[in-house]
Amino acid sequence: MKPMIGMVANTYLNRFKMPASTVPLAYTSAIEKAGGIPLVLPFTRDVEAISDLVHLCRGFVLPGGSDVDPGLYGQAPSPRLGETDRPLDDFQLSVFRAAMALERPILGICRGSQVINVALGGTLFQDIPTRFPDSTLRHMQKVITFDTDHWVNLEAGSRLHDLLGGRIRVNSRHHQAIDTPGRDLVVTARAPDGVVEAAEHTRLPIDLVQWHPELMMQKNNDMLGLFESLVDRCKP
Ligand SMILES: [Mn+2]
Repeated sequence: MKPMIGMVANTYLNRFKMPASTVPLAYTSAIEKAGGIPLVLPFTRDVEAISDLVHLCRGFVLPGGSDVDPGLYGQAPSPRLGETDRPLDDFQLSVFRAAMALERPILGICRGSQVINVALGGTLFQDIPTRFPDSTLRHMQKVITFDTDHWVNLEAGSRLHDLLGGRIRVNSRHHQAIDTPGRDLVVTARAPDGVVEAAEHTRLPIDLVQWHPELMMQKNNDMLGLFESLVDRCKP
């Protein structure tokens, strides 16, 4: 059987204004294309159920979404903080901790990378324009698209550099970024203005990217290797 990859859901209002556990199809298609079976993990407050769900999956994707509650990294909300959802944060943090305890491969994308950083004791810049006022880069696309926005320089010797090379174009739809990296995380990529764009765990198969590879996959296969490396590491 192909490896089952847990796709950690966000909570959004659907078109009937009902809260729903959702994972955009861009993520599940990317996992299918890379040879895995995506399994959506719905929001729950049941900690035992989270543990059972995590045991079902060989690997995990934490997707993009809203801002992380800054109280989780010891800060008061900045005036430019976006929407937050503490029960959702708690759910996703629990999934991450359970998956990490089993040393399963995990890919954090955008918000997902921020959730992982916070879970490991790191902090975030709550608003990039406030902290990087001189930057001329567009980190926050107005419309969600697969088009690229800025360059990223990757650290030689990192897993990401092995996969993607030294300098790549990425899309960008984030107004937050990693400030202090969490325990055992090293920064593996930065935008030319210094904003952290990727990180990896020094010991465990945990990778963080700030851009949206699943959307870039809708245009070409430049990011397929990133998803394949996750799925390949989940094979028995
Ligand atoms: Mn960016």
